[in-house]
Amino acid sequence: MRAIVCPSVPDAPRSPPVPARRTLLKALAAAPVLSALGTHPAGATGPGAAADPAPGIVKPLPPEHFVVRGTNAEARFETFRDTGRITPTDRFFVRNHTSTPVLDAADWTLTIWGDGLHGRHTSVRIDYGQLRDLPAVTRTALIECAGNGRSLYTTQQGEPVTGTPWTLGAVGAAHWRGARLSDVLRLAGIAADAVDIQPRGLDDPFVTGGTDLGRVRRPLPVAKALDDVIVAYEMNGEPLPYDHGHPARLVVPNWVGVASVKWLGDIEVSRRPLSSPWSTDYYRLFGAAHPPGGSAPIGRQTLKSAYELPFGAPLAAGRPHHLTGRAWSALAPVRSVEVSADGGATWQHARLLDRPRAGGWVRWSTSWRPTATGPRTLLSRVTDTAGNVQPERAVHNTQGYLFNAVVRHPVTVE
Ligand SMILES: Nc1nc2c(c(=O)[nH]1)N[C@H]1C(S)=C(S)[C@@H](COP(=O)(O)O)O[C@H]1N2
Ligand SMILES: [Mo]
Repeated sequence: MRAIVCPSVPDAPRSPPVPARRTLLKALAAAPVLSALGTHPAGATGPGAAADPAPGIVKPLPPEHFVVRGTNAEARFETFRDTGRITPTDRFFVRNHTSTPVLDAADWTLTIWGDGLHGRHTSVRIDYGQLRDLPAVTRTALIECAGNGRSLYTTQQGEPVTGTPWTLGAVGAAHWRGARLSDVLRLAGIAADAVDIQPRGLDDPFVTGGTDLGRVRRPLPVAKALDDVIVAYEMNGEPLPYDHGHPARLVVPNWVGVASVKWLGDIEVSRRPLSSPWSTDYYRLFGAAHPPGGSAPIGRQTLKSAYELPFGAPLAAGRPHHLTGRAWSALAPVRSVEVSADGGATWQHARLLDRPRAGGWVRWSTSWRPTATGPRTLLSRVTDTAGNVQPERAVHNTQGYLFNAVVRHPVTVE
C-alpha cells in the first residue's frame, strides 16, 4: 500500500502541515438528523433550544438507559443486567469534551508527523481506504473513564472532587475492529529512538475557564503504542458511530478512557517526552496523599465491582432475591468476587458467570434472602489474579480519578 509522503520543509512548524479535511454538521445542519431519528422532544434540537439535554451527542439517549451530565451521557449501570458481556452500542456511555463532529470517512485522513519519524520533518498521510487495507484485528476491550465512580468519593467518603459526577456507568465493553497502531506507525516510519506519540482528535478545541486548551490530545509511551493499541473503525461489527469516534479512534486497552482518542486526526511521533494539558493539569493524582506536583500521568485503569441494581432498590423481605453484578480489573484477570450483606462482617463467594479474561469484565450472581425490614447496605469485592483487591476506602485525589473502593450499595428491605 502507498502512503503519501510530504517532503521535508525547512522551518516546518511543529504542527501537521495540513489538518485533515472534515465535514462538520453542527447546529442547524445537525438538527434535521436528530429530528429525523425522532429521539428528542419536538423543538429540542433547534438552535438555542435550551431543552436539549445533551448538546452535541448525536445518538438517542433514552432516559431509561442514560443520565445526561453536561456534554456527556452516563449509562445506567443497573440496566446492564439485561445486556451480555458486550455493551450494545446504543447503550454505551459517551464522554465528550465538546461535541461530536459528524465526519465523513471519504474525506478523512490521518497525518503522522514529528521528529520521531525517519527523516525528520516528514509527515505521512493515510486515508480511510489505506487504513482498512492494513491487516485487521478484533479486540474485546472495556473503555472506562478515569473518573468513573468519582461521585462516590463524596457520597461514600465525604471528600470533595471536581469533574463530571459519574456514578458507575462511565464504562462499557465492546468488540473493536481496526488496524494495529504498530502497523500504522511502522508504515509511517517510526524511528527506533522515538519515545512518545501524541494522538489528537478532530473535535473542537476544549475551552475551560476562558482558556483554550486546544484539541483533545494526550501522550502515549511508544512501548504501549506498539503493544496492543488499535486504530479502530468498527464497534460491535458496525462502522464506528459518530459519538464514538467515526471514522476512526484509538482503543488503548486497560488504560484510562481519555487515552482512547476519538475522531483521530493526527499523531505526533517524538524522540522526546511529550505533554499536553491532559497529562499535566488533568489525569494526574493531586492532593494530600500524592507528591506536591501531582503523581506521574495516570495510565492504567483500576479495578471495580458493582451490583446491577438501582441505588435504594426496594427488596421484599422473606423472599430469595437473585442479584447480579459485574467485576473488572485493568490490572489482571478477575479471580473472585465476594459479597456481603452485613456491612463486611462476613463475605461469601459470588458465582462467576463468565470465564475471566484479560481486558473484559465478568458477570456474577448471588442469592440473598433478607429477613428484617429497613435500610441495608450490600457490598461486593473483586480480587484479581495479581492479588489486587478492592480496598474499603479509595485514596483521595482532588479530581476524583481511579475510584476503586468497595461500593456501599444501599437497598431498602420492605
Ligand atoms: N477526541 C476526543 N477523544 C476522546 C474524548 C474527547 O472528548 N475527544 N474523550 C475521552 C474520554 S475522557 C473518554 S472516557 C473516552 C470515552 O469514549 P466514548 O465516548 O466512546 O465512551 O473517549 C476519550 N476520547
Ligand atoms: Mo474520561
